[in-house]
Amino acid sequence: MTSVKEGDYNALREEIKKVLKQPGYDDGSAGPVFVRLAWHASGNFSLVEHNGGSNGAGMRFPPESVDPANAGLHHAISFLIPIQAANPWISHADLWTLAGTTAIQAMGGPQIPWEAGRSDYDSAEAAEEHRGVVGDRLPDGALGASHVREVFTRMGFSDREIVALSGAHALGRCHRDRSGFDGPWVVNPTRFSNQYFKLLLRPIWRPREWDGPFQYEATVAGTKLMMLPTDMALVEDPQFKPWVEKYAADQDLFFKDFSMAFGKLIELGVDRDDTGFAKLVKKSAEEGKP
Ligand code: DDH
Repeated sequence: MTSVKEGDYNALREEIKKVLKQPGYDDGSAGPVFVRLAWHASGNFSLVEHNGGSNGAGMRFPPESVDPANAGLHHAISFLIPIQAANPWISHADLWTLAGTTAIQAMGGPQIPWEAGRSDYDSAEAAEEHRGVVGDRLPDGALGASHVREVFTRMGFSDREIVALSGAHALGRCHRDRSGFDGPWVVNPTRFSNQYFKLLLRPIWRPREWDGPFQYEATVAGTKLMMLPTDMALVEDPQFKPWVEKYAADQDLFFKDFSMAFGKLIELGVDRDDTGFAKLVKKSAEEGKP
């Protein structure tokens, strides 16, 4: 792995791109699991209690490292270790979020606002942050719309942002040995697109008959696809559904909204100053690009 000049994040993005290709792992790409790492690193934020979030990279230590919700994310962390070792100036917390955003763009998705400035906790700080408060905050795929809304409202997201973020399920797959669920959501799970929304609206989904947890299945172009109960909740809920329809019809709108919402997600819990995310949103709005 190459060492790049301290602070040269564009050069670091190139290093991340080099490890995206992982023959023999899943669909040949580390991209989806990088995106999930960035999301789970950030998604335990609470707006009210103001703890959790992407700062700290607490997933390197218990309790986050052994949280069943994070099963399998050690693959993503391991793929990034050589980059971190060659470039010890970047925090794990910055690297994980940068890997997620770099992967999305490399897989054909939008550019995501990203800024450096996260620091890493040591194991004691990680344990302290978790004293019973930030555990159990990630969504449970077996549940319904009210659970999804509750989890994301806690982070400060609107219905529109919740649906946009859910479009990340165009990437990757469920693994029996990680979540218990099984299969990809779309036919090409290493290509970022609005396919997830298009598929959600098709009347093809049937409960899968198997010995695993309840999930939906359909066969499209010869490939067995899946939806979680929380995915189907987006078309069952009258406030979520119009956004599914909009994003299915307009990929540009989806990319724009996803970019802002994911940018906000990875800012959660980062107290670099009071205007961190506001500044980002303003900048991208002024530049007129996602
Ligand atoms: Fe997800 N997700 N996710 N997800 N997610 C899984 C995989 C991936 C839920 C459950 C699961 C988001 C929201 C939700 C990605 C990104 C995002 C798996 C399978 C489950 C289960 C894990 C495994 O077995 O390996 C639920 C529930 C929700 C919800 O909103 C209610 C969001 C918001 C994102 C995001 O990135 C913004 C990605 C990518 C994957 C594929 C990972 C992989 O290894 O492949």
